[in-house]
Amino acid sequence: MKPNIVLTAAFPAVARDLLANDFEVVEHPTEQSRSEEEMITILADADGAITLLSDPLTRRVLSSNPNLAIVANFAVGYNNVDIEAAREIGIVVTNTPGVLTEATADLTMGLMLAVMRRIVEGDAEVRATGRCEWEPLKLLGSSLQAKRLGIIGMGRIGSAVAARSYVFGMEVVHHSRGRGMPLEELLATSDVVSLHVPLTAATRHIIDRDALAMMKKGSYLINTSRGPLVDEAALCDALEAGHLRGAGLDVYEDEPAVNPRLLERKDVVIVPHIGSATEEARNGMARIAATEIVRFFRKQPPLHAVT
Ligand code: 8YV
Repeated sequence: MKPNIVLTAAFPAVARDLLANDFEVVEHPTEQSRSEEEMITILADADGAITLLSDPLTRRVLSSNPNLAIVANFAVGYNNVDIEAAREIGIVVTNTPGVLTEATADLTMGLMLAVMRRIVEGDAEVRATGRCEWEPLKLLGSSLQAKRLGIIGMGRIGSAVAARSYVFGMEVVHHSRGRGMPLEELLATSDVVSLHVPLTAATRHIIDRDALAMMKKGSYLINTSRGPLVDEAALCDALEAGHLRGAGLDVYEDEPAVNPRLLERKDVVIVPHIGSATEEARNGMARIAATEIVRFFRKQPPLHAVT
């Protein structure tokens, strides 16, 4: 009998292609707000699964089906998985690092440019008026050249952002796992702060009200990592007070909901968690996730285990 593999979303076709011969594959429609109950239901007959970052893989869900042996999370992050529980139960959990590094770094630069050069505001104006009216003092933004970029989390993605930023003439400082510049100094001296740490209990609200107050007046915040790294209400207050000059956001504290106060702000560029949304990156992620499933059932060790 072929093992049952559940796909909790419509992933790139390469995932199904790689699994087609050796497995019974059940694909569920993409759904970003699944409850634990829904997860338990769709995983009931699974021997393995490819899951979304938004799927809650709690202890209750992981222990609901004794046959579930491997979860290949379609993401580099795995804050949706109770890793401790998976370890105890003996479920292998894998992620998809590497292939989305460049895509996420590109989007980080895109958000930086968009918010600092007011590209979205300009786009909205031309569409609304149907005209290109320019004036010497209109839509003035900030240059990237000679600005200090403070990178929090100098891993794969943080380093790729640094490499790009040098080309724009930025000075790069970083704070990473207690190394580099002390966080307080980075916040107080950076013109742009960009977040590239994973979401853990220690990093939740790393940018809280106090951190925002420490940030340089007129600086920008960019977040392509995880929404809950930032206290969004405090961010809105800092923007409203004019302490921050703008923010570029790909991720939100309560996804899929977005704080309505952010939506009203012209100084915030908002995109829907598209950091890895290139064909190249998403195909790479699907290939890695499906390959982990194939390897597992061939009794080969995982290439990207997080348990
Ligand atoms: C994706 C991500 O948008 O890999 C991650 O951790 O946040 C992004 O690549 C997401 O995982 C798609 O499910």
